[in-house]
Amino acid sequence: MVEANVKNEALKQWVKEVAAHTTPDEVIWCDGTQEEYDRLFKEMVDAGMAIKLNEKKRPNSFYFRSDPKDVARVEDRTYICTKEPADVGPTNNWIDPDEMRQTLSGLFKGCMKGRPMYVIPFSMGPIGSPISHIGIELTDSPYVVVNMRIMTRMGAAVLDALGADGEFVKCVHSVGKPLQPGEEDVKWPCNNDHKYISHFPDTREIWSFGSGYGGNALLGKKCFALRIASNMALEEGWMAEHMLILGLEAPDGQKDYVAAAFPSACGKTNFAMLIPPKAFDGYKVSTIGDDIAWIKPSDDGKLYAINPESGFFGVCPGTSYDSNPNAMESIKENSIFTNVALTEDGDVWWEEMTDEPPAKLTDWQGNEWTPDCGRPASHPNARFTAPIANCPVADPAYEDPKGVPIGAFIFGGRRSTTMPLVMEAANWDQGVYFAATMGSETTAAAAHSIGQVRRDPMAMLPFIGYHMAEYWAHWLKMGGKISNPPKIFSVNWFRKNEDGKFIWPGFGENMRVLKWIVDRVHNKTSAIEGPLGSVPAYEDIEWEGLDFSKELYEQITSIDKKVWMEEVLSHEELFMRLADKMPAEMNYMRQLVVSNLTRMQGTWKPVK
Ligand code: SAT
Ligand code: MN
Repeated sequence: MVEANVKNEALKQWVKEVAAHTTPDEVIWCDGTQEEYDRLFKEMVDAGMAIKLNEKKRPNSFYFRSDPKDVARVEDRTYICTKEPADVGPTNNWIDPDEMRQTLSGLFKGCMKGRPMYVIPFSMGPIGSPISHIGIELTDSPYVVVNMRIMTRMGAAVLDALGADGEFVKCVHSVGKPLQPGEEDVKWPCNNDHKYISHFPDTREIWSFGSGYGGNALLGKKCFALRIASNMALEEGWMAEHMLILGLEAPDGQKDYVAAAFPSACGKTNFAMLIPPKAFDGYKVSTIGDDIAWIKPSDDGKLYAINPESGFFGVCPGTSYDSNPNAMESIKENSIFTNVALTEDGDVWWEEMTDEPPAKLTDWQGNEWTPDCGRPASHPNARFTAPIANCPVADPAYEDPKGVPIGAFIFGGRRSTTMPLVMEAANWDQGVYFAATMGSETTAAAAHSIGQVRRDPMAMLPFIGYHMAEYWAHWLKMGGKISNPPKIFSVNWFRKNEDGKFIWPGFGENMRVLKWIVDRVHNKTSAIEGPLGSVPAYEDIEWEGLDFSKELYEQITSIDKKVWMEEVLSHEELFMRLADKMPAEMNYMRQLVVSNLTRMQGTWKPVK
């Protein structure tokens, strides 16, 4: 695409300024076409940065290995730059915007030398939807361009929608590795001395330096769609949430949509693409999104949600035809793989993809690998990038500019004790309380603190772009803005028995809980009011096709007074940290929970 065709003067001016400072060899305006995508891959394959996978096994798909030091989002290098540290609260890293601009100015000066700068126009959400927003990412990474083409609506059509004076979020990204004349490039350029993922909410800008990986570099995702968008949403009265969106169609044609938030390693992608067990013949689950939801109130008193993304950036290890067949089908072709292992016949492999590992692989660092070598073949954060359109259960409404009406919000953490399988909040405010205090036990990945509960309010801890307590106040306020607010549920698939074994038989059975939730939305089933919220009685859940005793059910739904007294004490710890902006309602809700617990004896069970 040529710059002369670009109508937006502010955009052209900004691109000029950034180019003048970062001094790329050329500026390339991306049009988002297949030809452009193919050309970039040809260049990357020729340069040895990408490997084309076996065309028969994995058509039109490519493979990348990153620098071993550039493998994940860097939360400790992620900053929100506002006037006062109190704006961002104790859960975010803060740096004064003037100071950060000075640091960045130094780092970005000449940083694109020897590389092209790509201009990527992208829309988060269907182009032209009243819920969507436009961003422009300037980057010196062709890897970013091809990933953004899958993850967002990208290219010339976005510039048309932007028009002469449309607004856009400014996203600037550099791998931070300028090339001197004649200097040979490395396969994964990045800068391991300086990394900054910085956000300027006041001017709606993102400046990212030094990393080429995932959310550090694909700036539409967590940086824009959550951190900057949460600020826009606060200002404009909507919600930017770390939530999957799924549809559930009943045999009688009744269709419901729910949005659900889970911290990592809680089966979020599995839930988004859930396959109902046999007993639920005629029920269909469809996927609108697996990670992020933008939600706006509508005139009919409901909340409508879109998925701002158009692809999945999913974790590979653990994904298999056993655990998530729909994800496996989604990555059969037209996909990008990063940091997995390579098979001898030019396909990909990762831990748990098959029962038996192949006899020989090349691992994610390019070394020979055999099953007995004692190292994992893929990096634990190895990723696939795949278009939603590939997903066999993609809901066509993911393209609907109106979005889909949300019937229920679901919040889930990983708790081996304490939280029941499912619980319905008595009202919006109580739902916000349980969402705000949700926690997850750390898994092996964070080995230093296995089993500790990390509070992750609304699964937004690393993604909220302002003060967490103000975010809770915003949630409370949103409830008052809509006449027909979704019901709010908490779920926990991870309760363990005394032998440390999971009690709930697995992700596939989550359909039983989902059905109860949706039936509650339509007042089609009952629940028992407990000390915290309402919980289904054993008889309220559909058990056909699963041998799950009433006794086991009571184990995963029981509420223990002593355990919960400790739980609310740790809620208070969280509240104390956020006290400077804490909405009063949250303390009242907590007080109410304490009173209910005080009145109860020993252990409560949902028995009719
Ligand atoms: O790297 S991403 O931010 O895209 C994914 C994640 O870390 O959650
Ligand atoms: Mn996520």
